[in-house]
Amino acid sequence: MYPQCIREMMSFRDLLSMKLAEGDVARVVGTPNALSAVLAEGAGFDAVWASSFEISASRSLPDASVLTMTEYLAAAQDVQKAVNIPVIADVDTGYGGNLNVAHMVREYENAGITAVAIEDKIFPKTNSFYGSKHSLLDIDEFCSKIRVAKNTQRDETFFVVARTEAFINGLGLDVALERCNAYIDAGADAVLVHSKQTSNQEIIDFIGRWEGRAPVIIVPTTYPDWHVDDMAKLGIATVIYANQGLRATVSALSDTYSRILEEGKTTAIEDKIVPVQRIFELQHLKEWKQLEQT
Ligand code: SPV
Ligand code: MG
Repeated sequence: MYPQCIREMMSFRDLLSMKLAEGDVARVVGTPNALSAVLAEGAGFDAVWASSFEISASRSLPDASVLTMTEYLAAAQDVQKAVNIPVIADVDTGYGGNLNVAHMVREYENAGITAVAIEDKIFPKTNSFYGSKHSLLDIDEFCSKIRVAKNTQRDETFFVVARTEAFINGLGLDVALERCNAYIDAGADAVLVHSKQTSNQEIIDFIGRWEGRAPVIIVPTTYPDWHVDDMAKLGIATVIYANQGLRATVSALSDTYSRILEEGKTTAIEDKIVPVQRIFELQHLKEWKQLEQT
């Protein structure tokens, strides 16, 4: 049997239902590739986020709608093939208009991805933390994208997250609530409420008036000092640690590369880097070699 065969994989919808029933938060981490996803699964994360920021950064390109849907899909699919936890694919604006959204849903669903998150920025978009101007799509036009996504999906478990960038754009609580309510009315399965404040106040205010209409997903990049148990108490459904893995990779690689050149040998870093054996494990080499004996 193919060594990394996908065993019975839970959809993101089923995972979320299970977590909600337990009063727990689904913990999700950003992964740009299969190796990171395997490490995330091994660490115990419930799902992985195929982050547009991480996937584009891994190619040293900006998170600014530069890569195509096909390229993001290939990256998300690589991730999903390697793990048995669900992927939430960050599909930016849906890569264009309603037709692009329909095509995106068909392609992601065919690739075995069970959840996508579409954001209400205008295509082409730029990463939420760059600059201050992130014009939003007209609310009715975005609702139309959500309806198209939901009408296109074939499997009832497919999960469409509607992400609002209202707070990112400085539009405040009333606009965030108006948009999220409209997105749920249009058929979205959950809302992702993004904030770039250095405190969790915008999110707390949002939850206070949301009254549990649908699951809320958050991305606490700029407000890291919020324990997951406290998120659970507030009723947050899912937390996405979107880019910490990529940032850790950059720190580790920069340090390793400069030390090799500085020291002219690798002795000092050997106890800081995993043995080659560990890489064999992550490649499932033993299981692959068993195929030769079959
Ligand atoms: C991503 O990880 O690509 C996201 C989250 O969309 S953020 O970078 O915060 O916009
Ligand atoms: Mg993104």
